[in-house]
This record gives sequence, C-alpha cells and structure tokens, in this order.
Amino acid sequence: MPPSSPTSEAEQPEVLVVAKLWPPMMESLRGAFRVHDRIHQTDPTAFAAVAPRIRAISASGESKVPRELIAQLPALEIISVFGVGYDGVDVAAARERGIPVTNTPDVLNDEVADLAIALVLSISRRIPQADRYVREGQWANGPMPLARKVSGARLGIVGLGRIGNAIAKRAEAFGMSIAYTSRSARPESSYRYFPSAEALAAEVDFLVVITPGGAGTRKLIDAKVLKALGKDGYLINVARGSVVDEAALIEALQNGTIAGAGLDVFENEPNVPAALIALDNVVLTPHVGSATWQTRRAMADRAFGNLEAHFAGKPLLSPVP
Ligand code: 8YV
Repeated sequence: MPPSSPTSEAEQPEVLVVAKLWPPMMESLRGAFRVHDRIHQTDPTAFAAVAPRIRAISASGESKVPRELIAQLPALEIISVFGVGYDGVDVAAARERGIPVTNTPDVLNDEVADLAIALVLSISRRIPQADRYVREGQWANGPMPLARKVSGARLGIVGLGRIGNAIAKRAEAFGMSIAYTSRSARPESSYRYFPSAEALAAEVDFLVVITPGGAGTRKLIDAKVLKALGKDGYLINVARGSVVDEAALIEALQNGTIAGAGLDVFENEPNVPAALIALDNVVLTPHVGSATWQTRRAMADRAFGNLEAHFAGKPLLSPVP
C-alpha cells in the first residue's frame, strides 16, 4: 500500500497499552492501531518521544491510570478498560479533559457469579482439601472431617449490582435465603436490605463481596464486620482486594473469629501474603473471576469495539457513567 493510504501505519491512531493484556486482545489492537506496550514503564525515553501522539489508552481492570499519566498525554481521547472495574483509572482527571472512559460490563456477569458460587462450595465443602486428601493417600486412614452444608444457608451480598444479582439468582437455586447491603436499598429487589456490611454480616453464613473498588469502599470489610460474621461465617471476595482489610482478615482466620474465606482478589496482586497461604481454612484463586476463553473473548470484543467506535466517530458501546 502507498504510504498515503488511510490505513498506512503512520496514520493509525497510537495506543498506549498500560497492562499485560490477553494476547488475542493485543492482536486486535495491533491490527488497527500503532501499539506501544507499557513503554511508559519500560522505556521512558521512547515514551517521551511518542507521548504527544498517544490518542488512546488500553487498560485492564487492575490497571492504574493516574492523573499524572493522563497529564503526560496531551492528545489523549479515550481510555478503554478491558474489565468491568475501573477503580484504577482517575475518572475525574479524564472527565476534566472530556476524555471518555469505557469498560466491559455485563459480558462477565455470569462468569464472576459462577466463580463466587464455586468459592462458596469450595470453602464450605473443602473441595481443594478433599482433592489433596485423596492425592496424598490419606483416605486409607479414614474419612475426612465433615464439612458445612451450603443448600439452605444464609447468603449476604455486599454490592447488589449486575454481578451481585447474578450471584443471588444462582444462590436461589441452592435454596439460600438472600440479603444484601449497598449504598441504598434497591426498591426493585425482593431481597432483604441491611444498611451496613456489619449489620448484614451478623445475619448470614456466607458474606460475598462484589462491590466496586476505589476510595469509597476501601477496607469496608474490617475487623468489626468479620467479628459480626462470626466463628461459623465465611467471607468470599470476588471484587477487589482493597475492599477487605487483609491484615484484619488474616487475624480473623488465624484466631477462628470467622470459619474461613474464599478469595479471588488480594490487596497487592500478584503477591499473596505468606500468612494467608499458610492457612488451611482458605481457598485462594489468582483473580480468575472472568478468566474463561468465552468471557475474555467477549471482553476483548467490547474493549476493542469501544476504541473502534470512538475512532469511527460512532457512539461508544459502554462508556462508564
Ligand atoms: C479482569 C476484572 O481480571 O473486570 C474486572 O474488573 O478485574 C477482571 O475481569 C481484568 O480486567 C483482566 O485483566
């Protein structure tokens, strides 16, 4: 193609990728844009040279896009997040410059809800421990200690949004009674509302955290909430590590203040405290709530679709509110 072709590389919008993205997503990006993969972290000189031309940021749900980075990109037009959570993006700083932020809502509701239920079952029925029991040849010495029944138990949901509702729907099939807390009561919901996480925790057997991260929910699940959950209660976190006071959680698990925890997210990923790893009353997964081929494909299509729509002058598929 001649260099003046509208699709020539020199005319493709330049995109800064700020996270290690799923390879098929990178492939889509590379097909349409000039991609600079994390050079702001790896090569400051090269970054300084291209920064004035960067028109889009492609981020993941865990990415940090602070005000300082946005300020270094005078031509920035859009921030597309590959994930539903965008707590790492300084949305206020973007908004001041009229830069839209997009995310990938809905397409991962089922997946994250499935994992939440999987963690409820795993920790109460001790599935990973049972697997180890068989592999280590302990069965021959006698049966495993008894587990805890899930069907009919009381489930509390912290954050009754799209994913929270998908979790509730699944829990209904287990005959669980469902209650929730969120910033305000949802009049359209038939589930019982509690005004605080502490009040909710006191009334349930499983407390599932699925509220957005960020300043407003930092350490919402603290020592007081864990105490209210009590020695027979389990905490499940499929939201953000920042929502739980991890030090308080470790103490509660060590002291038997709560019965156990199923955790997919952590305060300082991918670093999981050794104290958590040492515990037997936890099930730990490496932030895999949305991590299936089907859902990651749908997320990539949405995240890429938002960029495509923007540069085609079409309405964005899913701008954040
Ligand atoms: C992903 C997530 O782990 O959607 C989110 O907010 O945290 C997850 O779906 C992530 O965005 C992919 O790296």
